[in-house]
Amino acid sequence: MSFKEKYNMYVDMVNSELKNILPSTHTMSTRVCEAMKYSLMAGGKRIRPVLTLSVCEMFGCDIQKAIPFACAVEFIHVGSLIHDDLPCMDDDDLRRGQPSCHIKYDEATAVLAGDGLFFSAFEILLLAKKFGVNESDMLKACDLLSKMSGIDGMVGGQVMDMFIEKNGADESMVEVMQQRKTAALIQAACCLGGVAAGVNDNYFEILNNYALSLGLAFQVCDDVLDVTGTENILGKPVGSDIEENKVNSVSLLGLEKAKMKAKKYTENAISELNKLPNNQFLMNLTKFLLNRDH
Ligand code: GRG
Repeated sequence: MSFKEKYNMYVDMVNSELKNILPSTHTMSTRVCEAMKYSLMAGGKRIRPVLTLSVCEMFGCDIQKAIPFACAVEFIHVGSLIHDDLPCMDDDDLRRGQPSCHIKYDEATAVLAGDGLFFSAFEILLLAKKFGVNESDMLKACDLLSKMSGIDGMVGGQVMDMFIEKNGADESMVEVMQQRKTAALIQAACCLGGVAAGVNDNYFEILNNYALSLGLAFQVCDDVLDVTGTENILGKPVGSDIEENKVNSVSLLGLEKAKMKAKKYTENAISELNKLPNNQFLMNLTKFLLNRDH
C-alpha cells in the first residue's frame, strides 16, 4: 500500500467512527449539535488521529483499540479551531475554505459547540474500554489528554500567544508558546497511540520526543504557509498573522531562517523516529508534513 493509500485508509477509519459517535441531536440543543457536526466534518486533514492510529499500529497492536483515542484528540482539535476563530481570539471568518463556525451559526453557538466538543472528547475516550483498552491505560490516556489540552498545554499556549501579540517575545519564548499551543496536542496524539499499544517507558519517551519535534515543525510550517500559501489551497486568508501583528517564527527570523528551523525540527523528529520499529509510514508522514501546502 502506498503512503497516500495508507493515509486515506486511516482517515476513512476515523471519519466513519466520527460519524457513529457524533452527538445525537437533542431537541433543545439542535443548533449546537449541528454546529459541532459542521466543524467536525468540514474537511480537516485528520493529522492527529492518523498519528494516533499509525503509532498504535507500528507496535503491532490492533488498531481498533486506538480508535476512541484518535477521535477524542480530533474532537479537542476541532473545538480549539472553533474557539481560535472567534472574534475575541484570532477573529477569522474562514476555515478550511468555509465560513468559520461563528459565521455559519453565531458566536454563542460557536462557543458552546467548542465546549461541547471538549467535554464529548472525554466521553469518547472512555469508550476505549469497549475497544479492549484496560482501565488503567484509559486513565493514563485521560490524564495525558487533559494535561496536554489544558493550562500547561494548548490553553496555556493560546494565553501566551495573546500575551505575546501585545508584548512581544524572543525566540525562546515563542518556542515555548508553540510547544504548548500546537505541539502538546500532537504529543498527546502520538502518546495515546503508544498507550493503546501498551508500549514500555523507553518507547513512550521516544514517542513524546518525536512528537514534540514534529509538532514544532508543524507550527513553523503553519507560520511559513501564512506567507507563502494561497487562499484557495489553505482555505483561509494568507497574511493574516502579519495583519494581526502576530509574533511568530517568520516575523522573528524571516522566511528563509524559519524554513530552515522547520527543517531542523523535522530532522530531530526523524532521528527519534529512527529508534522506533516499523517506522516507514511515520517517516513518510513526517517528511510530507514539512513540504505540505495546507
Ligand atoms: C480548550 C483545548 C482548548 C483550547 C482553546 C483557542 C485555543 C484554546 C487554542 C488554539 C490552538 C490552536 C488553534 C493552535 C493552532 C494549531 C494549528 C496549526 C492548527 C491547524 O491544524 P491543521 O492544519 O488543521 O491540522 P485541519 O484544518 O487540517 O484540521
